[in-house]
Amino acid sequence: SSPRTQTYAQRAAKNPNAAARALLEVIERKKSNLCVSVDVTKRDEFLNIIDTVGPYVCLIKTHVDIIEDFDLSVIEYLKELSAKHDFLIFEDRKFADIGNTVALQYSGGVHKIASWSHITNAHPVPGPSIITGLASVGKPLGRGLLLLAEMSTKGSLATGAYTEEAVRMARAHRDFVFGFIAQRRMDGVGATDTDDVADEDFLILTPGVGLDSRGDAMGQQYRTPKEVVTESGCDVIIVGRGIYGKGGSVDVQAVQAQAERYRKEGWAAYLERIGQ
Ligand code: S5P
Repeated sequence: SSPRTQTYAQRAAKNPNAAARALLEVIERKKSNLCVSVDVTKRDEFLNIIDTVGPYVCLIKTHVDIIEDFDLSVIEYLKELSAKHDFLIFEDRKFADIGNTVALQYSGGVHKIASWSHITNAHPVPGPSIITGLASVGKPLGRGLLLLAEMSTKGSLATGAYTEEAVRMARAHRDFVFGFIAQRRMDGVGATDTDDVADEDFLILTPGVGLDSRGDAMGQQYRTPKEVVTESGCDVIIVGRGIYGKGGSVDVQAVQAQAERYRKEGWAAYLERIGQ
């Protein structure tokens, strides 16, 4: 059977990337394919939301560069919450520069992303050197990389031949790249006759997920967990504002209820896909 109809646990057992394996295992353990994207600007609110949604998620996605009162103690708390609630961390950094520059951005600066983020992502636009640059830092630490093969936004340029090239780049670096930010499964995409893609299993993490809205005023487009997971074969749903609204003060019960709602929907969509 293809990965599309296998369980997360079956796929974990075969995955060569440590970060991917850890993610698949936590998904299975918690029966959650929900990643919450915590895009708020104050550290207290950031940590409060994470502590609230923690029990319901496999993964927390961050944009640490939008936190106004950031210092490295935020990361210490984040790591504590990751251990307390059993989730992985994904800094959504969207690297896009030459290898030397991204290696410096990934390892250093104020944020020191590689030291705490299990997963990060990159635009394939510079070509394969962006992967080797990031891998020089991330591979020794057991990290994993996702390429942005598609985007959720209206008018995205990441389509067609660009998407296919992204998959080819990943295929040539399977020791570090374990999947994509994309809107559909990518197994076998862009493969030629000489590529062995029979066992290919790229994880697909998908933003642009919402149950109550089809988009925002700035080009974001939302689909439902069922559209994303059952119909398009994606593996993890990434939900931000659908769970915590506009941000501001955190209504713990409301945020909890939304997180459980998306967790349930995402898991039901997966069970339907694998025929259980
Ligand atoms: O194509 C993309 C890729 C990403 S990583 N579209 C996206 O929306 N994202 C990210 O997912 C985006 O940066 C934001 O952090 C999150 C979506 O947030 P929401 O509030 O619209 O659910």
